[in-house]
Amino acid sequence: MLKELTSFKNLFQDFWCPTFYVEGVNKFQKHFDAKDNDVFVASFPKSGTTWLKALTFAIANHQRFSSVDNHPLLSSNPHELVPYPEFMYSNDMHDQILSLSNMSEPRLLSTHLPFHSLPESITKSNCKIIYICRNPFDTFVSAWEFFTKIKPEFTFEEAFEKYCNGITVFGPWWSHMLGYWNESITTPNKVLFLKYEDLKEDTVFHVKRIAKFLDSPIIQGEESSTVIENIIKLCRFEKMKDLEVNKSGCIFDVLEKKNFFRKGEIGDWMNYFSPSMIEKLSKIIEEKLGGSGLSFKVHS
Ligand code: PPS
Repeated sequence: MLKELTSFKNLFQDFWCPTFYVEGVNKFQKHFDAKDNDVFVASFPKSGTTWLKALTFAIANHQRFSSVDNHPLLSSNPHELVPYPEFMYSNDMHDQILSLSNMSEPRLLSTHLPFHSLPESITKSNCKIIYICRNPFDTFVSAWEFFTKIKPEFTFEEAFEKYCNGITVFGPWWSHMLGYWNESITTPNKVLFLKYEDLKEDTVFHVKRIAKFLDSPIIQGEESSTVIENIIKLCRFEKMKDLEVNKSGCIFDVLEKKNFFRKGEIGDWMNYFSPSMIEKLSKIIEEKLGGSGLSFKVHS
């Protein structure tokens, strides 16, 4: 079924929702009961979700799992530790849906839905959302590489045309980003907005931001720097990619875990884009995001 991730019929609630997901999104919106202390990792796909899930899990569970030697992140993939309820509803995974109410609190959950399509119980409750996005050039390359491995469907050029028109899983990417961006400005206690590039460039600073946002005690006390350093080391790209648990096996039966860890770099897009593609996407970024205050450093 996940092979159908890139199959859409129409825009659904103003976004390109995979057809097999539509019913599940409706059920998620209708039945999901958010708790005030829930934490959602929200993202546009291929923006650093896996990394942010790992960091958020390690920060929020620091008191339960203070030793990095037998940490759950060493034996489980971040997507298993921070699940997507919308996916459970889309696949009628009744047992998993029921088990959501018994998860240890604060519950860490995730979503790829745009802000305007989140269940009201999430937007109206006090639960918190940490959102990550990434420069549209690298996001596109990462997505193309990932989806081509699942189902070789479009050439790079064909997929690029669609991307420029916003036609991509959970797209348009600009409205996805802007929905959370605007919300992070109006309700900064509810939505923390992160960019992959910033997280890479100053991980300590942004991990502290996440911890502060979650009211985590790890930013206080003498041990604080060591705790933060250890969390960052545990979640580093090279470390996670090299773990046995992330090298083999699948998530949701068809998504190979190893494909969630490709290069983990900023700027790989330069190896893919022609000058005319650079010009076209740069113009779209300016047209769609210009004036919003949201921008990306993309040219080195
Ligand atoms: S998904 O499918 O939406 O969950 O994918 P997502 O995790 O958002 O994005 C995958 C890209 O993130 C890179 N990655 C990481 N970067 C830094 N640190 C860590 N720990 C990490 N884990 C995954 C991954 O390699 C993908 O980027 P690309 O550019 O394809 O390498």
